[in-house]
Amino acid sequence: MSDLKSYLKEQIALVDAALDDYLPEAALAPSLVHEAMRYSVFAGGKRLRPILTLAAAEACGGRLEAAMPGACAVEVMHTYSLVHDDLPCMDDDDLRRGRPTSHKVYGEGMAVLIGDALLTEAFAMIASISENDTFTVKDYLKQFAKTGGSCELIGGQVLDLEGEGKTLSHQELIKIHEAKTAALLVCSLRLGGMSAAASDDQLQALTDFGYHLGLAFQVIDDILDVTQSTEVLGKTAGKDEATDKATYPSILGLEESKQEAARLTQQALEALKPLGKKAHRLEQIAHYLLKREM
Ligand code: GRG
Repeated sequence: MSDLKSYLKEQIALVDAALDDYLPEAALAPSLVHEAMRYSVFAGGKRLRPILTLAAAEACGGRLEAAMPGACAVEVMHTYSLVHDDLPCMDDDDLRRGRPTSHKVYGEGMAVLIGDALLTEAFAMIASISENDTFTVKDYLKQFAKTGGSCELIGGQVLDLEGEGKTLSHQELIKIHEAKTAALLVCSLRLGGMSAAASDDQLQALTDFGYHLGLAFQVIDDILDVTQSTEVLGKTAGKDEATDKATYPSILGLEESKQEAARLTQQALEALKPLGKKAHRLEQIAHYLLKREM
């Protein structure tokens, strides 16, 4: 595990340096928006999605440099979704990544614009990915737009809003999290694979891995909301229960949710088998996420 911890630390440093290069400098006019974009991006997230992109490229025999623009783009799309998700008209949260949320610091109007600007910059990062013999920039853009669009991230948020105040079934909850959480993990992995000119079989393995890992990640996120403190999470703990939100623990109970997370992680690990030994980092990450405490 100490080997994984130092690997994760190194990857985070590389991703942060690349994000620093890609994002407009804070002093660039109009500086308020650029400073605010950086406030949310550099607030200390786990960088799970870009790390998955880099590890997926490695699992398919690719190079880190080729995968980095996609890695940065998924982190920036993720940050946009958090900034908008925290708005008073959405989940209405005051704390994110251990800091006051964007709208608390810069105001609601600015937070909407920061999210919009981040999403737009993320597409520019995708457009800068080098083409290879198998994938063109158009392929990367199509993948990225599908993930951010009305059937995946936005669609998941719509289902989430529609579900407010209702009793949802396990199947309905899965539908929300396939779109809200798993889709971006799948996209992160596929972009890494594509940067390594992955075969159809390799991309399918990454997709199956990301789907199960994404659902496991969400189950664990729901468990941590009940079992951890605000200080440890860096976001408001107990929020789901307080807002009467349907979650895995509220539908399945805490113990069954833990077993569900373990089952989904096992399915994710099974999906990696066709990728062989090169998928060793992805395997370690899946084990690590199951045991995470924040
Ligand atoms: C456009 C409003 C709008 C929403 C898009 C995807 C989405 C819909 C909203 C995302 C908000 C959200 C809480 C999604 C669930 C996935 C999840 C558990 C996110 C937290 O991810 P972590 O724990 O966060 O990786 P860090 O801060 O570590 O990056």
